[in-house]
Amino acid sequence: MLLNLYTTEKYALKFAKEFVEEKEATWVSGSSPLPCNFAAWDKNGDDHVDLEEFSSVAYPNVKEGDLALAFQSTDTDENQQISKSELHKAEIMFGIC
Ligand SMILES: [Ca+2]
Ligand SMILES: [Ca+2]
Repeated sequence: MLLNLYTTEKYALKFAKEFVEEKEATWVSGSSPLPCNFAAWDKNGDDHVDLEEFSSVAYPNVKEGDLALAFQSTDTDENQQISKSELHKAEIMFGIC
């Protein structure tokens, strides 16, 4: 699954903003909400959430095909890791935190 996510990364970077606008309403689904607590996302406690950690928590609320896009749009400084402040400003967390 991760290999597949990385191959879509270039596409995701180029089109993330358009996808955010088009797919915002459909990204998050499911009955159990995503956790607001950053520690729930940062499994290894290094103060950043990588794509693997992000995917393990966001899925299946975020559909598998949308995980890379959701990650890229949340990683606003594009360093491939999501900080606490980036997570709390994320589209997918809207209305949760
Ligand atoms: Ca981590
Ligand atoms: Ca970042």
